[in-house]
Amino acid sequence: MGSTPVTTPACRPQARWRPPRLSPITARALCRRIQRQRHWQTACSAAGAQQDAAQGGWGTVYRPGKTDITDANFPVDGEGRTYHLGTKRGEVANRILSVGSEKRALMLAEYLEPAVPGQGLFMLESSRGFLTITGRYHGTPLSIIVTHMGMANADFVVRENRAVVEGEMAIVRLGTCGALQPPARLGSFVVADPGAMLIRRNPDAFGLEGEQSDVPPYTFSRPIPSDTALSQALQHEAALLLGPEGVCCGLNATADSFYSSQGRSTAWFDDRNESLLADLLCCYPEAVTLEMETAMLLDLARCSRGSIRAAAGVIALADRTSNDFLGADRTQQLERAAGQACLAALAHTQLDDTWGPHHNGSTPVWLL
Ligand code: R1P
Repeated sequence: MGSTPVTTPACRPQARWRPPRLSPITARALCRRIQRQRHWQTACSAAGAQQDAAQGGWGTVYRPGKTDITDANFPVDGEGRTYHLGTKRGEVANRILSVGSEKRALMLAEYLEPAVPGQGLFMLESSRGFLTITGRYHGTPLSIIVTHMGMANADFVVRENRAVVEGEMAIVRLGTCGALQPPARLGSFVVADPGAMLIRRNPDAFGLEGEQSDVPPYTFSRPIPSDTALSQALQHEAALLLGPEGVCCGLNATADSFYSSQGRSTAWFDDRNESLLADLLCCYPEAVTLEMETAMLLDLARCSRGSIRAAAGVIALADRTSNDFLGADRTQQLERAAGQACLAALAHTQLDDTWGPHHNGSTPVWLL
């Protein structure tokens, strides 16, 4: 399903300008930077997008201009743009694919169609580097959002998108992870079903008082459930594209750091994590993956008063037992296939997104 990339002008800026002496990657990065600078002070607007399309442009990465912020409790600017992601009502779809890197997002954006034929995909990068790409997947409005890394960023993405989208939402994370044990193996796509738990480093353990009172350096939360139907849809779609042997499920462990809270050792720091992975598997024998965002996404969905359904699937890049790491080409192949599975699962998910979508004076980018 969806195996043919829909190439849109917005996704191949290098086709327009190729400096001869630069590698394709550098050229693409430079080209994007120039494009951004051109729009540095340009407030994002539908009119701007239409104008670009009319001028035959390949799409624009908008950067909202600097404006004053109001509301210290939930900061937004005068246009209603959120403080960190920079989007406003009408620019984000009810179905969101959250990915960790811009490269992954741009690769998967090749499978989106523009919201309106003849226009580029809607693309907005905030001053904090969050990139939002909105288009359609097989006709269904869908946004791909670069979440970057860690729980704080996952928190920004979930909360600030919730603030600008009307109706029920579905959010799927496509990430990478370390594999702890079978059935997760190097190259597996592992869905966090039944959910994820959280590993937190406890700074109190590292002070003098902590040492004297034997405070544990790491704590484990209870498991947080994922949305069952969405998780199963993700496994189903992934099995179609990767084969059933390439897909499995299990409990995810989300850590609050890449190094110490995932049991990695370094001589430079006193992390007291030598037994962390063994302790984790003793406490949660069903844990199969280790990464940095899923538990936050699932926790916020659980607390969203029924308004967000969430699931996550991660590609096992690192084998934490053998110490092997997946090759770059294979990783990219898996990102493409698993990414399409995530897009399909989102597009097939029924949502109650009809309660007044974007009727408060702003038109969704997919209706322009
Ligand atoms: C660490 O290298 C990053 O990779 C994993 C971790 O969760 C962390 O964000 O996921 P992503 O590939 O989605 O970023």
